[in-house]
Amino acid sequence: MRRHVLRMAETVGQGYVGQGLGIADLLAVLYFGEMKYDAANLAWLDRDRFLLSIGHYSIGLYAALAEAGVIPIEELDTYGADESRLEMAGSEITPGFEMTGGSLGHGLGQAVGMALGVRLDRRPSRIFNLLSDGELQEGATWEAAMAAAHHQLDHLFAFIDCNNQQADGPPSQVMNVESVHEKWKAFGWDTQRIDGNSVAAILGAIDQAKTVPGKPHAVVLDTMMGKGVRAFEIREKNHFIRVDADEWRMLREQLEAAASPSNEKI
Ligand SMILES: Cc1ncc(C[n+]2csc(CCOP(=O)(O)OP(=O)(O)O)c2C)c(N)n1
Repeated sequence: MRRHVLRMAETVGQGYVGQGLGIADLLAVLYFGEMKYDAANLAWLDRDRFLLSIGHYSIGLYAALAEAGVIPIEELDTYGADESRLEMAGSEITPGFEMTGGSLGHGLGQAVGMALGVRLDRRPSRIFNLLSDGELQEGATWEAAMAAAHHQLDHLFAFIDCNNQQADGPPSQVMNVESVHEKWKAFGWDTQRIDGNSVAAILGAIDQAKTVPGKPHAVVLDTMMGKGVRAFEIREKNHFIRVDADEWRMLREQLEAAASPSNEKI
């Protein structure tokens, strides 16, 4: 998936590469481990649903959907091009997208609505929502958080990507969002905070969440933007990345070097 992310951005010369690389571990766990999902039958009503609040993270979801077989791998080369179904901020025209999320702060509200909807329909579906730390500055997020706890939506999982960056700098300087996990706890959510780039930690957190009935589940992910590409990992500002044509090869080599077999036990 990280190779897809890098290739998409290289093809167009720019993109939200840091987000795609940073969130690959979560999307791998959800799409290839946890979610009940059939790429050949996207209209299956009992499916689990993944809602990407943060439309600009789409590059990561395109990589997951391509690996899952929803989007043809060749189509990834159209990322961000005119007329493409793979816009820089993904939308309802993209196969496999459950919502249009470019306007931040609306994802959790929609996730709560869907969670109530599948409950009313007596379906077994679970709703997974991905938010960012910058998105916590949107008031509607907290209204939705309050509603989810009130309605005891224990089939709703919110992952909050704390990569400690937003468009204009770190949230601590733009508008502080910490302590993130204390806030979700105070809103009545079952809350954990983990290393969001550890597949083992993500799997463990989901297993742990499933043992807690009656509350929605928040998993706060501390992630590294640009994970897997050293030049991005050490860069101060990764919100939107533009790279000169002759630098991509070096970035690809860094990713391959980081992709050597991990010792992590899963
Ligand atoms: C309602 C709304 N306000 C502002 C924006 C512009 N915007 C796009 S991405 C972004 C930064 C959001 O923070 P975060 O997702 O934490 O940034 P990242 O980690 O991707 O750098 C902003 C302000 C938007 N898309 N929607």
